[in-house]
Amino acid sequence: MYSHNKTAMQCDRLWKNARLATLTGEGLGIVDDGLVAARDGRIVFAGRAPDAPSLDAAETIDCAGRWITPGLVDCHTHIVHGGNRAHEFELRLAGASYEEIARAGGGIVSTMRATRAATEDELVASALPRVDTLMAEGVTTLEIKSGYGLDTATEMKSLRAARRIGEVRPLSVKTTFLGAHALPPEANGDKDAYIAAVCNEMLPSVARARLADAVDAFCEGIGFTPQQVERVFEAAKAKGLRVKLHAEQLSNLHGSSLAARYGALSADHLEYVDEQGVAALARAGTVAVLLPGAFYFVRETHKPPVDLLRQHGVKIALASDSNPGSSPLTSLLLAMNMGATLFRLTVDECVAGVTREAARALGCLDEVGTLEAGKWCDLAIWDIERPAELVYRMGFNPLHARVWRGK
Ligand code: DI6
Ligand code: FE
Repeated sequence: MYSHNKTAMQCDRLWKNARLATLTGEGLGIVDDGLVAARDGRIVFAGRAPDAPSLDAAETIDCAGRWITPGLVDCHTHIVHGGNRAHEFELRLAGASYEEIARAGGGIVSTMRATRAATEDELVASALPRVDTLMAEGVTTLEIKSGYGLDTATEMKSLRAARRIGEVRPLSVKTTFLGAHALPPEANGDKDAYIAAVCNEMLPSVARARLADAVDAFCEGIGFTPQQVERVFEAAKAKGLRVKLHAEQLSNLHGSSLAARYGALSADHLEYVDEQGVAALARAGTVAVLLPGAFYFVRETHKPPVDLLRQHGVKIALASDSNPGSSPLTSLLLAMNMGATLFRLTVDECVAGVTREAARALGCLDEVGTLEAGKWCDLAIWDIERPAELVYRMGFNPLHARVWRGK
């Protein structure tokens, strides 16, 4: 129980003897003799112990010098889906390309079939082991896209499954409607007619049921043209929903400039973005979400222009892109390692990319992503000596404890 010290600030839980990476400001915001205090699930103090007000905590946890970062944010996943694509992986090992498989009716459409065949319960049950794996590495906020239904009923079923994951696990879920992900077979090749259905039927139904926090599209030769994406963005705008875009993953269709014109939260992938696109992202404050898992898994060789992003001051996030086709990855620690090894991101960029910048890419930086009074008390507590250990290892998980909303 609380003591009766009237001058002390009451709190529920206090973590002391910690080293903090608060992620406030530009860098990691390192604090040596650090302390975090939570009340009602929110941070009431995070900073140097000598600067803390007098605190009266119901529970005190001695971190014994461990590091605390904000809980990790995976800001781009397709983690809810039926089936898997291990067989296509075998075909790719035998020489087929990702695009060839997609054009031959495999790819996204094969996952669509499995997703349509699954019940909502089955979608939740099959996603949970993947979600649990992310959580075991400290993920406290998770974005989940639809996009394997490609009809109103299955898109809504997928988004309801995504929302339920946030109910059955101590985790914040942000949902994104990705109806414009691929063309379903029943559209008979008519992409414009399908986009009309996305805009006039699917998106309004999803918005009415409040199932999406944002709207995304796949702007690509095997996806949709910038003109088609623009129609989806107009429909999203009409419903007051923020947009994101899969842009410049396999070619440069200038999706980034389009996303920027619509004030997109993020433009994702970006292997083929040019300087004009980068400048547009910078002007709009759109976050560049890099997805090294997909780059690695499809054995892409064209790297996103990280130096240009830096020169123009574009914020960089990193995510798993967890999906059955191009990135069957359920590790943000490995995504960080790949971001550094494959894209030459610095340790600070990697850590910021899965915390502060990932939160910015979801439009929830006012709630999570840094250790600051007023935000949710979402923490990852690590058995490490320096933050670089989060990035340099492969397949080792140094998480000591995970805290979501103060617990
Ligand atoms: N780009 C991707 O990397 C994923 N979706 C997208 O638009 C791939 C999805 C899949 O292959 O199932
Ligand atoms: Fe994706």
